[in-house]
Amino acid sequence: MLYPQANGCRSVVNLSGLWEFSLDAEDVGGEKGWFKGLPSSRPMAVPGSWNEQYQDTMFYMGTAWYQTDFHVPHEWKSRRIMLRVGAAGYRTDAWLDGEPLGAHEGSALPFEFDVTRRVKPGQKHRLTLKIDNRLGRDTIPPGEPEDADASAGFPPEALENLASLIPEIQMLPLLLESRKQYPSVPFDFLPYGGIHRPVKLYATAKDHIEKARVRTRALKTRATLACDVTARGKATSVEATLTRGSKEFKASAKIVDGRASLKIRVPRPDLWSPANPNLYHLEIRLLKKSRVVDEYHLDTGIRTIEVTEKDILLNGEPIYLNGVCKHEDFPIVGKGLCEPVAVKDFALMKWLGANSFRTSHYPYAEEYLMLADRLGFLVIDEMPTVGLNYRMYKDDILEKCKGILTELIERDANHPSVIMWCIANEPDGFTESAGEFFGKLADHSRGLDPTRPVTLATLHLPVDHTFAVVDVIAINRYYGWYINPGRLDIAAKRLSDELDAIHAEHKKPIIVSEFGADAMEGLHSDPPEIFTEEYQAEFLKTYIKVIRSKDFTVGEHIWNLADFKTPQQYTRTVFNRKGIFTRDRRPKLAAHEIRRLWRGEESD
Ligand code: BDP
Repeated sequence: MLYPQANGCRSVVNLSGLWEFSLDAEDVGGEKGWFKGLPSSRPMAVPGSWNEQYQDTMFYMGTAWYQTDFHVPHEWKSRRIMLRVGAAGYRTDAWLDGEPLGAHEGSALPFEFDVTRRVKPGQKHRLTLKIDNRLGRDTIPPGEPEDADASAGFPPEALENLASLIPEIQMLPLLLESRKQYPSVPFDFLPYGGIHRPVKLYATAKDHIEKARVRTRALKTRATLACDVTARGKATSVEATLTRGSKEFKASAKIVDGRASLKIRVPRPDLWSPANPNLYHLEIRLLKKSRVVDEYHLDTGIRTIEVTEKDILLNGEPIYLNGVCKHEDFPIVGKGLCEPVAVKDFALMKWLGANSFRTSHYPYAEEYLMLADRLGFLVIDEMPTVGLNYRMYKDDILEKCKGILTELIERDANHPSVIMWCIANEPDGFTESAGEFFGKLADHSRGLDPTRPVTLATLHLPVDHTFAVVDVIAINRYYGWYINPGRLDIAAKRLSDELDAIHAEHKKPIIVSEFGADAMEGLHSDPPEIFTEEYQAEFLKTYIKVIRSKDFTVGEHIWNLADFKTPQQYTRTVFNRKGIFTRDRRPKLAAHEIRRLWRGEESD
């Protein structure tokens, strides 16, 4: 789905601002016709999570209603008019002027409705969105019903029988119950609710460009940029101009069955890389006879990615990813898109000397990828498949996941910064069905985008059936924190042995995709003890030393750039404190030490 843009042929009206808002804890708004008008309401900012805008919405899980009135510009007569929600969720039901418009499931990808026949240019309309942020057994990501059976589904007789063999098993229900959090989800970031990215109304011609997909191939001396365009309507041909500085290249193609393929040869290309994030400007024009009816502009880059047994090659050269994992999370705005925060995070990553990040644990707003393209960051683009358990490895969930991956690839494939698709974070990997499930998902990715490798961030496990199905192995590790707390000596040895064993068996490059320790800002100790700034800094340096001692490791991603909000659970202070910056982006000791290391100012 193309990002809405205003240009010579297209216009955009951003509906962000203050909307009317009502909680609906009893879920009665539908019956009572709230889609026509809310009986009572208070202001709520869009985009933004509802959680921290009021006290009573902080941990709210349920339905809530958003409403706004808007005008369609007069000059949009005879235009095709679309309404696009950047992201909202988890489930959205939409009404326009009191009549149903459609629904969408999932909180991290855009969706849109064609409202051409539903709106009148020059007139006022009312948009209502009902949002439900509850997660369940079959949602992506899943939730955990609060009343879920604490015996983990074991029939009581089975537990009794087992208890006669293994007495400790009687502790299991209590242990499982004590690990539950509120809100109840199998991950530790807050399941925010609300409209998280801008809602935009945009207009194009009826004959328009629906999709544009760029693929590049490059050698040092020449490259080709191919662009597959899908068009709707009666346009007859497509032409494109690719420019960079004073260099200009052109191509054109006829439309056959709604499709056209453009091919542009670029001699002596300026390749894209973190050191030189060279972008080319691609202007695509849709023609009906010789009249331009639509146009779309893209800033894209030319580069290649390949994977060998030990390396990731960018433009034919091994590349090492030093960087961070993040969350879309900031005080008050929650996971709502806030461009100043995005700009700040990139500035902090540059300050650290990072060259990459992972969009843990869901696709981020498109603005993050635009910044990454421009500023030269390598991105591991992750699906919202976090916390999947072995009971979910069935056909209907696989189909749902394939649909999400298709939407993700369609949205992000034109970004040179995106170098890998990450198809899940820490799913249960101990059953053979995990290998089958994620093998099929990985193949789906390769079918849609053969130009990018597939990875999956795995959990601590002696056996993980997903290692076999990915191109680059990614491991999340917390020795010295959850396992062997306070023992960095043991942590270093376990990490080192494990890396060697995984590589010896699978012969694939490995990235340590998460490692980190909580640190309360201002807490210090000597010797370093857990939760202090010193321990966090030592922990990270210990890991980095081990990771860099192997010739098959391709990267280190620190968990996390910044502290973030969590559900309530006794192992968290309602924040995960593994950030090397605080939630409001003040550096902890580790940030300074990592900066020295990544910028080459320290030898060890
Ligand atoms: C990892 C998860 C991440 C958590 C982190 C932690 O992938 O989402 O926040 O652990 O516990 O297992 O800090």
